[in-house]
Amino acid sequence: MHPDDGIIYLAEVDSTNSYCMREAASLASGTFVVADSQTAGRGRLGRVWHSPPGCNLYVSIILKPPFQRLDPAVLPQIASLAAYNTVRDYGVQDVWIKWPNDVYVGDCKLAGVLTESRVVAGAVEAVVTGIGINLNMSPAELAVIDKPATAVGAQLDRDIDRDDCLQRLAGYFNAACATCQSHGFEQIYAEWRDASGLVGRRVSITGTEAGVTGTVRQFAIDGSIVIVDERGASHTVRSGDLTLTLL
Ligand code: BT5
Repeated sequence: MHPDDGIIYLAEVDSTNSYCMREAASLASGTFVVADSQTAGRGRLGRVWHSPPGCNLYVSIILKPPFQRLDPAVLPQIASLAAYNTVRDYGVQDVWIKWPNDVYVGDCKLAGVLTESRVVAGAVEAVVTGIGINLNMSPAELAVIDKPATAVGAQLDRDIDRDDCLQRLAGYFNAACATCQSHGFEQIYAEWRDASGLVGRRVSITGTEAGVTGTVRQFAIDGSIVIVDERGASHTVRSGDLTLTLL
């Protein structure tokens, strides 16, 4: 895709993800939908994505079958890696991907990813990948969020151009999708695993029935995390409504 093609700009929308899900039938695969503000920005599992007007990037990308060798299940990793690479390009330090798909600077969340599938008559019609990156939120706006949060501009002490950020993000996202379509996920997976910086770290994961505490041994290719507890037992945890804490 040429970087200027296939982008729909909206002044205000409830949620760019909701827009793509509603309009899936008429949107071409590969279209990026960007909004200046969202009145009902969504996180995972009904959580709210704080989306004040005119200061951040809110974008959703719609992809439709055939996906070739791109497994839609890895789109959260592709999207979080694209956001990670984009903010690193600006010079933000201490960036890491918090499994499964949040981008953090230290203890503060900088970007989030929400992937949803539209299924019609038992078949996937479209997969929508939403990415929110905080760019120029003020300290007062960041303080409204119920967990520690930051923005690229706050990290660098300068304003970031939303459309420049979009072009960079689209470049990384499209390149990773093309790599997966022709070669599968292995190469992107290795980049994503390194960006997480979690292998060898002690973590606790809550949200599974019993919870797991131990050392991250590896990530499986399907995005599961493998943790070894102090008894040496290995636990494989799939992503879901889980909270990972660094110990
Ligand atoms: C996410 O959910 O992190 C997914 C966020 C996806 C947002 C994009 S914006 C474009 C597209 N359209 C949408 O409607 N959504 C997508 P989750 O892992 O559930 O995290 C949600 C939690 O992050 C909230 O409960 C807050 O604690 C925190 N949070 C909310 N808004 C935030 C923000 N702007 N910056 C940092 N943290 C935030």
